[in-house]
Amino acid sequence: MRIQPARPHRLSIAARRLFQSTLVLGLWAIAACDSPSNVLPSQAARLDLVGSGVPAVNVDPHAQGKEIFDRMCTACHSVGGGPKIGPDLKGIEDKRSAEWLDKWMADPIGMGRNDPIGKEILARWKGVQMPPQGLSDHQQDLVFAYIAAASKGDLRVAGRSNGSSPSGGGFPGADTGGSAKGDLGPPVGEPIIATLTAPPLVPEPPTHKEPAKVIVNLEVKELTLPISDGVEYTFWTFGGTVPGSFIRFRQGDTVEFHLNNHPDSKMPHNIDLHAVTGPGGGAASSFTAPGHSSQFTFKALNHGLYIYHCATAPVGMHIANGMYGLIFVEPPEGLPPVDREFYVVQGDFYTVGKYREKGLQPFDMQKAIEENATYVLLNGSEGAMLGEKAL
Ligand code: HEC
Ligand SMILES: [Cu+2]
Repeated sequence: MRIQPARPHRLSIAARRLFQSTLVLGLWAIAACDSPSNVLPSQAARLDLVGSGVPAVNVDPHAQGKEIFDRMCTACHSVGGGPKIGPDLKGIEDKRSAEWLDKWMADPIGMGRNDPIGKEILARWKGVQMPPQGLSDHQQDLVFAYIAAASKGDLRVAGRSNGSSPSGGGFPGADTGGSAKGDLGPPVGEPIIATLTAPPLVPEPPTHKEPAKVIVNLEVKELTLPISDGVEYTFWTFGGTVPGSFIRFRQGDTVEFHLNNHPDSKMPHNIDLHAVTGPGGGAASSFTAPGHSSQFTFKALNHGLYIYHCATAPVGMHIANGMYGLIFVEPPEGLPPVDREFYVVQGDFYTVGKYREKGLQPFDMQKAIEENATYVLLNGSEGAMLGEKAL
């Protein structure tokens, strides 16, 4: 930082790394430049949670569970869409014990022969049998966590770090911690269109004091931009920049989220907001083809600074191409005053050509899998924060 401010600056930093196709959030923090006491106690607690929750956020349990469900179960089952070849699985975790479901998944045919409930189901389905699926324990946990989440159907804001171990069974994030306290009532007044900013800028703090309806319009654009001097890269972006547009609103707000995918895009995309629980943190509701848009709504129950990213397969590729950013749910009492706030995110990039090899450089999947980054950059290009652009 060049200038010595009278009051500290607030810097939002996120560092991320790829681990195969999995997102690992190495670190994110709101850091005040000079005094740690500038971090609110509630934030300190939140940072703690995130610190201990790093393993829990390195996979997206809902997106993975959905992927397994779509691939292996959807031909015969729905969640809430009525029976198909097999029964509707909505609310199945309330109807059957975890132990019974384990036995069923291990051997549906044997259960149809020997287990009283199994016999009853088989009779109800007139002898049509479910073939054994051969899922690992972990895959099974993921798919049932997804079914449980999809059964509840609602998307709610909460840190994913509380109890969201993907192998822990149950519904990740069901314990939303402060959620009951976090609901500050229904939205009041006219809807507010959120102002989004490009890095390194952060939107002004929200001025409304009552819970509001906030509309977020975010557009995905695939853009070829300089990554280094004489080197170009086709970035996939949220809002035209890497990191993506900064989103800010207040705890208690009801957010109507619109994801638009520009007609020139070549790929479908979605958005997974780590501020949101429910299927894929919104990813399940926001899969959007080029030229289309999608919409979902959630209520912000827990304040905090969260990462968001695209969760379209292969996830690692979408993230490595620049599809991540920060969403800030401001606490109701606001943050302590500072002179300036900045938005800085570190990202790693993998190009076929070697470091600073000129021309348009394609993405290199193998280097990404090996985490052999060609560039590790702040704010998406070499020198993004140097010279004239220094903070
Ligand atoms: C080829 C069709 C088919 C596929 C694929 C399939 N199932 Fe089934 N499933 C059935 C049928 C038919 C039944 C009920 C009849 C029976 O097998 O006794 C059933 C029953 C069940 C039940 C018991 C429902 C109850 O009321 O207790 C569960 C749980 C279940 N399936 C989960 C799954 C999951 C999870 C997957 C994917 C990993 C899956 N099934 C894949 C056909 C299928
Ligand atoms: Cu994407």
